[in-house]
Amino acid sequence: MDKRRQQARENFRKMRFGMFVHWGIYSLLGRGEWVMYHEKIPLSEYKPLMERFNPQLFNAEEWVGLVQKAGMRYITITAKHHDGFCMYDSELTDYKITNTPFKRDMLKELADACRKAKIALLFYYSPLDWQHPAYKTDWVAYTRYWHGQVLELVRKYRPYGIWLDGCWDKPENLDETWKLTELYHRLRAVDPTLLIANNHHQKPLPDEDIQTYEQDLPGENKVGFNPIPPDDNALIESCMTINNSWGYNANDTQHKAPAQLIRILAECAGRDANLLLNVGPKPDGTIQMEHQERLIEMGGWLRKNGKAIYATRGRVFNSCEWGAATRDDKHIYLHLWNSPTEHLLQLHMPMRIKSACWLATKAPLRYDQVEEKLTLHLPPTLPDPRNSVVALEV
Ligand code: H79
Repeated sequence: MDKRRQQARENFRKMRFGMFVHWGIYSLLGRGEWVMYHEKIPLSEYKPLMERFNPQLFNAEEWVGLVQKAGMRYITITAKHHDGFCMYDSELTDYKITNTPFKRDMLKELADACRKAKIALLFYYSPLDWQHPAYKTDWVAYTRYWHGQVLELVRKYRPYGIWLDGCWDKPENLDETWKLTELYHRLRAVDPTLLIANNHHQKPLPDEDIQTYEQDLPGENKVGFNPIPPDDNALIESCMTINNSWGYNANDTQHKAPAQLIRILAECAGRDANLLLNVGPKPDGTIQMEHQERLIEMGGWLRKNGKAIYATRGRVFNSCEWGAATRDDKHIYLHLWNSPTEHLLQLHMPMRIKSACWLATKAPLRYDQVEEKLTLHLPPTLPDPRNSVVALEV
């Protein structure tokens, strides 16, 4: 593999936490990004939504500021979702953001703000398209269209990576049907460092860097569309929603508690995976307060405990009923939220432990180690009920 691509992969793994953004003209209706499909809205009614798209409060630097406050290191944003509307100034269609009353190229503004703040930017792009006439009638022409758009995105905006979704619409002979390997090679000819994710829920192709899990922890399949176990040659990323919606949904108030979100992040890192946590901005260009508050709380936790997340590796123990575990060269980090019986945590530990302390406060922790059996003496209540991290020096 190209050395520069290898380096981009390692840097991406170290980031561990990113913001997924689902934003499009569907946001105007406030019923999620599948609204056109689920409510069988004809194109003649759906397309005119673009005439109402005018997010006067959109400010790329404010979004990036929130990302930084949340302790996130990258953004993956919808350049085009299944509805086919382009959130950037594509030369291959008129169905795009620069032809709305807003007129501005949102993706360009975000790319500039990210570059300034050293936040990586990836583009979500859906090859599945509910509006392009050729999608149903002329596969050769449609392939030329969508390959052209992804190449255009890479040439024009220089993203860190491309995140494809919707190939599951035609799952047979995936590579041959969508001409994926051919596209990937053309993309890498433009940018050898480009990372590629494809949310097709099949075994990753050799030219794909990131294997995705959707609404599931890495390696789990509770929702039924993540059947493939983690691939040894791929980076792993789970994408999840804060409530139950990707695109803005005004009626979805089932927001996950901050503690649950913090634990999900730790569980992803514990499984050697990144977490891509979603927001669906409102039609005015702002991110709903319930989501901002939760992200800022995660950032507060990360400021004290980030050493146990960023640039760590997972898969330390076979199972952790008490929480999750990560490691770096000199430490094992125990992420605790389920207190063990008698407040004694017993671990099989072949390495000699030199010290044990709470990561957030550096306060020492009582422990004893007899050969390969390590016992930690925990207090009756854990110092941080959301997730208390113990740093073991090895
Ligand atoms: O962008 C977000 C979702 O819109 C997208 N992926 C995330 C990141 C996504 N699209 N579809 N799915 C996730 C799940 C697929 C559900 C389907 Fe179906 C089952 C598609 C076809 C069968 C539900 C039932 C929708 C149509 C029929």
